[in-house]
Amino acid sequence: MDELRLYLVTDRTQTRGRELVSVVGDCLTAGLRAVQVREKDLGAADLAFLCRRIRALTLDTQALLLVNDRVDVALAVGADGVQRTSTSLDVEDIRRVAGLAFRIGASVHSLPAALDAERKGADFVVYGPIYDTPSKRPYGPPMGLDRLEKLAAGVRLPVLAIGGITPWRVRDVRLAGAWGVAAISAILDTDSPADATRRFLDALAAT
Ligand code: TZP
Repeated sequence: MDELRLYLVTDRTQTRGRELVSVVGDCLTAGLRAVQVREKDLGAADLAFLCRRIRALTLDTQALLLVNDRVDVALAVGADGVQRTSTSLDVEDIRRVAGLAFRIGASVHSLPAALDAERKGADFVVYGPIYDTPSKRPYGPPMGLDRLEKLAAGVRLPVLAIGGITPWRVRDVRLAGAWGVAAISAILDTDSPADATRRFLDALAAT
């Protein structure tokens, strides 16, 4: 489970024009051990093609690969798990089709949703956005550290904080009870995604 302390979430539109697979490869070489492919606009075949390319890299580096929402694609490409959204198959159904060893992360926006995921057998929850982040502005204000603290205190599952997380914010979210962190732009949309990965890992190691 420790692999998931730093969870890179992909968005191939945020790589500053660099090819996503090679950027993910750089991050894995820098020590990243868990990546979620979240390319929501891709159809199943294109998503599976992309996931297979990333899968080869995660196998080389013994990192985890999870696929956003698509249990079918995750199983087809031999991924380690799926990141469940509010419209995905229910956690119990995912477990039914994918088995006990399959990792199920649940993206949640409230304590009741986190408790529901816990009761149904999810392995961890991703909670956010904690901080302001452009892609989530249409959905309202960020959750903030206080709500993170309440949620983390209310569940037994590991909580990964997402949304505006940077290496410099790792300490604060960890103090608020986050077990780990997930990030898109603070890794992908930087001069050096590998350096950003190392900064995150150093910040996590320091807390
Ligand atoms: N879920 C909550 S916030 C978010 C997702 C997918 C976006 C995170 O992006 P960033 O760039 O790390 O703020």
